[in-house]
Amino acid sequence: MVHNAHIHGGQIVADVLKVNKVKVVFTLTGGHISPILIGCQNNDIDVIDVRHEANAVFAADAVSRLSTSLGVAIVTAGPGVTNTVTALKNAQMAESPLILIGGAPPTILEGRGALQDIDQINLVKTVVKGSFAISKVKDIEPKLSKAIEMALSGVRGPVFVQLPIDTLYPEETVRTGYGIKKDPKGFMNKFMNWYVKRSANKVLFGLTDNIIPVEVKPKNFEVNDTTIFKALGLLQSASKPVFLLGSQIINSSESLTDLKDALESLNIPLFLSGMARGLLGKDHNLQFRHKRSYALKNADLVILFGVPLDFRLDYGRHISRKSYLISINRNKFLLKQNRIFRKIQLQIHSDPKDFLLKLSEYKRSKNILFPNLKPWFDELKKVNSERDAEIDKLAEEEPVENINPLAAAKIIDNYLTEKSVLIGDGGDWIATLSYIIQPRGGLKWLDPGVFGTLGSGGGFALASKYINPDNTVWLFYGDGSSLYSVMELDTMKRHNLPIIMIIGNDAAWAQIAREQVEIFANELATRLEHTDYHLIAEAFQSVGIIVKQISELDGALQKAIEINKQGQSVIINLVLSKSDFRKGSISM
Ligand SMILES: Cc1ncc(C[n+]2csc(CCOP(=O)(O)OP(=O)(O)O)c2C)c(N)n1
Repeated sequence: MVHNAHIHGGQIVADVLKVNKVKVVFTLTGGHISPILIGCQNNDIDVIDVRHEANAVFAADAVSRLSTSLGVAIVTAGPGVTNTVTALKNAQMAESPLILIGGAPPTILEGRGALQDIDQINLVKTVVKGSFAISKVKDIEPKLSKAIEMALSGVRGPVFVQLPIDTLYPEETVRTGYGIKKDPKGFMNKFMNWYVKRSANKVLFGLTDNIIPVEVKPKNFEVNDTTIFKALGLLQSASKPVFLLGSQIINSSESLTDLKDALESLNIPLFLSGMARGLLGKDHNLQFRHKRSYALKNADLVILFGVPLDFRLDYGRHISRKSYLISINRNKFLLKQNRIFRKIQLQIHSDPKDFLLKLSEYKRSKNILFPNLKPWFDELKKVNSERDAEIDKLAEEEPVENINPLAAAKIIDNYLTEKSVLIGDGGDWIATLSYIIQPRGGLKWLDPGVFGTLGSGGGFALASKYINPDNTVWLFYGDGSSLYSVMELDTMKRHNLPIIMIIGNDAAWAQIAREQVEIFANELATRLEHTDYHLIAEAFQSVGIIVKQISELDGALQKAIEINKQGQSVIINLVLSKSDFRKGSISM
């Protein structure tokens, strides 16, 4: 329940979060922030305490991506905040909304040598959408509400809110902490006491007010009818149209069915990327998984729904100059980026999901017909099947030692269901997997996104299991990546969030080694060992399994699923051979 008679600023923070339907916060504690955590507990908001601040932010990011709730992370002042920087940047690049609350030293001591006092606002400036420095209790409610509105509106992203310790603790504690005396002696002492008391009064003013926070309504985009009709007109005359759908298309789990219906009624060949992966389930006839560049080179109309012209599309150069290009994006900057490489004929600054839904609604209501696209579908199917056959052949190759990653991926895919949430955190092995395993539904696939951050897996997995307790969460790690966050096994254990982890153990930072060795004939800093990663599980009363031969994999997966159902996390240490499958796929 929301408390109106606040006993401390931490409770006001928790009340604002509660009114905005926040169900969980992720934290690594510190004296600066305790009152907020206590307030959350008072309000029945779950508090999940993790083992590294970055993971608190990765988890908050994943909550926002996977549910209709806003992700929130709460960390202590100084090193607590600095530890979040990479995860904040990752969320900013992925346009994932979240609130990071950071503690700070008392307002009166700012810049005077207090513990953990650094310029946090300037530090995070370039990695967040916005930041708010609160210095008075009475500003907590309006500024935190503004921060939430900012995170969720327009191009969404992380917002930082700084709350000094004296805005959060009960009045008595703050006054004692300020060293306010009842009866000071002497002129200087009296003057100091007056100054300190005045400062405390300023900070605490409003604490006893009856503050009733209200839920924030984010500002959303309008969809302009003229652009819808223009797109429909172009689709009416296109014989080789193709849709690319990216993460911006998925704003909430509520619209997944509507999105699927809309795509089916439009009936255009499409490719899914980022968070949009899995939207249509396994083997849908509209979706093509391979040879996207072929489709983009041969299409006459390309529509990008929330997909930027970045390195993944070779900055636009993957798209034939002869085709007409439409891009719908929430981000104005991304609509203009790289026009030197590829002009976008129709730039639509709007929400791609709303645009898509309206496109199909108008097509239906106005009885608009598109040309017969069967020849184009057949052409794409043919190149797609050719690639599938190539992959099948490579999967059958016997490696000199250990396990062929393609063969392993094919077996793993057999165990996935509509209740499997898949998380990728690694290089080569993860990219190989993503060619083969298929998420069985929308919001069932999570990777860091365009920032390509190793280490997001542990936090993502915690949030995924929290959001989907009856789903099986599979965390696929590279061996290099795994040690960034595998210690979150401890949080998984304490908070009953059991995960299946599969570590692709190729004894290398293989994605880097592949190019480096070819270019410089030197393995420097890219070699690891076939470490016994599965033994880590034992330290956390979890289960570790080593798989050295492909024939052992089915048994290991069955065992892992069974153990996981009973509430334990499992690490499968999958010993892989080197593979040339992704040769030549360096990203510049
Ligand atoms: C935080 C971070 N550090 C370094 C990199 C550079 N990097 C990209 S892929 C990769 C190799 C990943 O190795 P591993 O997790 O073992 O997966 P593998 O490529 O061996 O399958 C590295 C080091 C990165 N993307 N992010």
